[in-house]
Amino acid sequence: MLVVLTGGTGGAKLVQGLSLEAGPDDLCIVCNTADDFVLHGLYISPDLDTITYTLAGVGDATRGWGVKGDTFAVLEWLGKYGAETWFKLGDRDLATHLTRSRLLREGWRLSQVTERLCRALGVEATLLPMTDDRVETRIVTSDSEISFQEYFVKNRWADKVKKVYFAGAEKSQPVPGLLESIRDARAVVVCPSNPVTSVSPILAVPGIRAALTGTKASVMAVSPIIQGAPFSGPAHKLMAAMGWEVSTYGVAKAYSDFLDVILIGAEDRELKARIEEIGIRAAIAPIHMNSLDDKKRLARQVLDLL
Ligand code: FO1
Repeated sequence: MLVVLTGGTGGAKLVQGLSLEAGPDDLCIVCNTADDFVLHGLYISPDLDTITYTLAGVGDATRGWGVKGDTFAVLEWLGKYGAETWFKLGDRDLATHLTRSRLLREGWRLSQVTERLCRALGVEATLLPMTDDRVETRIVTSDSEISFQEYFVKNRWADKVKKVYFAGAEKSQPVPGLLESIRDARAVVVCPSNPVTSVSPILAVPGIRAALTGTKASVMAVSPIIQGAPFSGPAHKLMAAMGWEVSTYGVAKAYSDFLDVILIGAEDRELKARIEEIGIRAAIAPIHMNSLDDKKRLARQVLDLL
């Protein structure tokens, strides 16, 4: 199987392309859950939902999250009651959070809930949360400590970040079958997701990084950075806060203990030699994904290289 490590929006584009080009049966998607949080008493898993909705063909591709054509009547009424409305939960999306929260309360594991939601929406690929345990990305700023969604959505990544850490990661365990999937994979693809807040939490779950280093399968990443800037989101700010070089080289370096190949944009061709000096092959390709054709073309390129 092709094992794919991903976060939400950026990764979902490549996941969609890979599902169309490789077929959903061949895909095992390992998804970040450290952006998860509780709001209005509901357990929300934004990255799992983005991947599920995308593969089910019901995702809002323009926003990159939520359900296409969703309405926000419940949110409007929550506002009347003085509840927080900065996180835009749509009416249909809320049905997902209500169902997930109920099943978790009934004792289901997150991986079991995910399988049930995927099946209900007709998703054929295997989607695994990185862990069934609670791991939470915490953003330390100069004067406070906040959750990822407060940093990303509420404060629109304006805070000066001093440190990022993944609370609970050291005590977490990968979901059943995840390490075996990496061990037996025909190839592993790290999506162009935020390397600090989408991929690093997955790597922080004990055993996953070692499985990537140990697998015989070829491990490839698609760079989320081009000419020192991310395609979207605050990866540049967070990489700088981690002391990483904000470039495709910085991404390759962060993954250098397990990465065999990185796909980089032609605009970054002058970094190829530096990347190859640390033992990673750099292949040049158009890595923008602005249309469905782009997603399929990039997926085809990844599959051909693997
Ligand atoms: N991202 C936003 O920028 N603003 C929102 O209001 C927002 C709501 C939202 C609701 C459900 C969901 O599954 C995702 C949502 N996202 C929103 C996206 C999400 O929080 C981030 O893109 C990911 O956590 C980063 O990977």
